[in-house]
Amino acid sequence: MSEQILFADYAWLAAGWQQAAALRVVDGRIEPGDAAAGGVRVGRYVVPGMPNLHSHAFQRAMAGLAERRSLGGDGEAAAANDSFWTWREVMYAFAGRIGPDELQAIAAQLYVEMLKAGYTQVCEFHYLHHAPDGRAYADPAQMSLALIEAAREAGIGLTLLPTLYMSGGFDGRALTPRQRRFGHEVDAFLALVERLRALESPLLRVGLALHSLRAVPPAAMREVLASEPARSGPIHIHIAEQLGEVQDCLALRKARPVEWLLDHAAVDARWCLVHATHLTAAETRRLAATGAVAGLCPTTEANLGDGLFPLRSWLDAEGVFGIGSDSHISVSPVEELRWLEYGQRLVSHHRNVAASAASPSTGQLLLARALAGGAQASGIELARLDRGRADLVVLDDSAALLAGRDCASVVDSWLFAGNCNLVRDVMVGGHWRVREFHHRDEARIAARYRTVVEALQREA
Ligand code: NGQ
Ligand code: ZN
Repeated sequence: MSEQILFADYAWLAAGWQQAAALRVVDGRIEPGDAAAGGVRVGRYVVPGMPNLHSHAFQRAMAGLAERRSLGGDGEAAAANDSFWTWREVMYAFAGRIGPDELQAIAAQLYVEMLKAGYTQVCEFHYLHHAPDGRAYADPAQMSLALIEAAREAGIGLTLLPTLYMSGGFDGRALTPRQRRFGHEVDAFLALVERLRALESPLLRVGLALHSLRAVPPAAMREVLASEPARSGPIHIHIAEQLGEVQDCLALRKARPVEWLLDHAAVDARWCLVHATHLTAAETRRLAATGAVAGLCPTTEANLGDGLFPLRSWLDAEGVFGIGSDSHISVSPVEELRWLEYGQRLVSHHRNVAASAASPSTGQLLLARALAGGAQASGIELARLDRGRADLVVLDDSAALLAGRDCASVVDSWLFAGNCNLVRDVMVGGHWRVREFHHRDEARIAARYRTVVEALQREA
């Protein structure tokens, strides 16, 4: 048994800041400690590690490569040529060059960056299963194993979500050549999920995902949801991200995506609906009542021109949400939460939109909700400093930004004004992964990443 007692001047517990808190870490888990028993002071402000509920790790290596207009011309008409769907073509061309070694190198670098930003668990929505020509690798789990290995190298917690991808649209059309490596028949997919489940550990949870209603025909969805592996663990799906997919769904299934899903699946608190951007008022209320998590990825949603999630109505309906960095155009919980609020301010012409009378600090409300929703979507007991896995973040109390701040204003200052990273130390499952802003293996992992990405760019 390993045991440590940690002290913080202020620790973020479920009910808010607790002064002079002792935290007992036993075998990777955390519980309240006895302040009289002695121990190590870790810092002034300690908060739980943030779960990142949506990631496609390979996309980190193309961040910034799709910010050029694909066709010439100026003005609105030319800008309209560039969209989510043209970005997706750039992404597919990139995905086609990634094998298991590349995936591991990219994911390990990304996961180190996540840890340094304060994320301690990542939900990997993984659909890059097979070789570029669509054939299964000798071991069909090879790409999944590359992600598991990357998470182990970095020391981040992983919720692996092997993802079912079968068709290229709502009409059930076949996969295009570039999509073939994503594809599975239901039986092979379920065998993959079961194989990976056997590897579960305190740092690895295995759920499953349906890529989208576009990519999974109704009969296959029913079969997967009725299967043994779907009886436990998180279930994630991309839903209603783009207006185009809402229109296609309405045309072919006579219902909007969220509406259709709620009519055809027993959505509950194990589900995470990623993006859920385009919701009617009725869908908002119905979905919130299921207890499912809305998986919000504000920087990616802004980058891809998706639209704006109705956050205020969602909170009014007591909806649960968490944050993800998805395409990794940004890797920072600060930026996700800041833009979640700023998007609302820009369209509503108000301030402090997410806050409420009971919880007047916008930053604290966003942080508390994203921690709880992220843990729920991860399927791991996380995001608390009084029980669950011992994941914690120590803020840099020597930062000039925090001068004159007290515990009531430190989170607001961190989230809205923290441009220099304030995450100083990070613990995952009882082990320090980041100390004084550095990860033990960051130089080796970055050097390998550089070699891999430079080679990928030479091939482009
Ligand atoms: C993905 N990403 O699977 O990587 C998707 C794009 C799609 C986002 N939706 C592909 N942000 O949805 O078809
Ligand atoms: Zn996604």
